[in-house]
Amino acid sequence: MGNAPQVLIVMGSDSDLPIMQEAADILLQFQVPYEMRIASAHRSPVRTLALASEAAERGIKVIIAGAGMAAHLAGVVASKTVLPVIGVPMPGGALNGVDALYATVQMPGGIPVATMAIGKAGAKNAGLFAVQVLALTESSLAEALVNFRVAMDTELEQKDADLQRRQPSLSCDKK
Ligand code: RP5
Repeated sequence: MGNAPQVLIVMGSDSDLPIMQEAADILLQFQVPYEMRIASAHRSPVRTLALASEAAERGIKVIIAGAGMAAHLAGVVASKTVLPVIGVPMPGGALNGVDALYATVQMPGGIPVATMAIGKAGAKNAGLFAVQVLALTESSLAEALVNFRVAMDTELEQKDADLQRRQPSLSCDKK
């Protein structure tokens, strides 16, 4: 790493960081340079719009935006850039993320946001989706993604083998 950031991770509050760190961890794993920022669609709209509109000229290729409650961050960011924007709804609040999911996913036609699942799985997948976008033009990333899937498969196979060893066999031949 140490190069100019290719992915911008923006979140509405520092309280989103423990979840959005999942996206950052994936980018670290794939050695994709990224930048993390806190900017809110409602609390700091001017800074948010500036971040979005300046991203492309700074060399950013993909933006990941995570926010909770009335989560307009990803949509507002998408309105100021033609870079792909991936939205991550945060859990919490009275509706535990369903509000953020609807606010993020229900974009009007013309301004798309690629919305992931609520919470940590969504943030992790946002990181992976960003890598997949970058992999379209970086073959080493495409190769790393294939290896990542192979490793997941191997890990699951290992867990299944462990389970088979631990479990007493339930099959009994009554004959
Ligand atoms: C949203 O409001 C943030 O993205 C966060 O998920 C939620 C609550 O923010 P805090 O009150 O914890 O700063 O804008």
